[in-house]
Amino acid sequence: MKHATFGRMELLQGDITGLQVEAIVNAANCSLLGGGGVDGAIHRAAGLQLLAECKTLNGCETGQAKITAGYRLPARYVIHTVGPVYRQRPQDAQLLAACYQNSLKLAAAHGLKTVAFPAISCGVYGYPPKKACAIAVDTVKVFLQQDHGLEKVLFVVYADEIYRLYHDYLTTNVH
Ligand code: AR6
Repeated sequence: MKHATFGRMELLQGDITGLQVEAIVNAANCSLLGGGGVDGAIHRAAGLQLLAECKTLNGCETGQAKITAGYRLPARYVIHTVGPVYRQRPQDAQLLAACYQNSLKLAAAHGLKTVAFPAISCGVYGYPPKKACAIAVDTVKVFLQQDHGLEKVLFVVYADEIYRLYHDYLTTNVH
C-alpha cells in the first residue's frame, strides 16, 4: 500500500472505507440514497442504518455537503458531498472546489481533526483526474492555511495512475 506525507496532507492508496479517521467523505449523488463506486462501498460497509439516516436528509445539491454518523464504518462520521458531472463548463471547477470547501467546513464545525477524501467526480462523473487533483489539493491547502483546527487531510485513491498524479502535484505544490 503506497503512502506519502506532505505537511498536514497525506496521500494513500487503498479503500477509504477501511480508514480509522474521524470522517470519510463520500462522493455521492444528489439523492444521497447510495449508488456505485465509492458511494456503494461506503453504504455496504456502513450498513442499512446509514441509508436510513440519509433518507432523512432530503438530498443534497451539487457542491454542497451533509454529515451523518459512520455506523459500522471505522470512521465516526461520513460527510456526503455531490461532485459535478464533468461537462467542460466553467462552473465544473467551482463546483468541485465547493465540494472540498463545504466538506472541510462541516468537518471543522464538528471539531474534527482528520478527514479523508476520495477523488470526487473522478469515476462515473468523468472529471479528468489531473484537473480534479489540482483543484482538490489547492482547495485543501488554502483551507489548512486558514487554520480551522483540522490537523490532517488524507487523499485516498484507488488507481496507480491517480496516485501518481496526486504524488506529482503534491510534490511540486506543497512544501
Ligand atoms: N476507496 C477509495 N476510492 C474509491 C473507492 C474506495 N472504496 N471506490 C471507488 N473509488 P466514483 P464520482 C474511486 O465513481 O465520479 C456513484 O454511483 C474511484 O476509482 O465513486 O464522484 C454515486 O452515487 C474514483 O477514482 O464517484 C454517484 O452517482 C473515485 O473514487 C456517482 O457515482 C470516484 O469515483 C459519483 O461519481
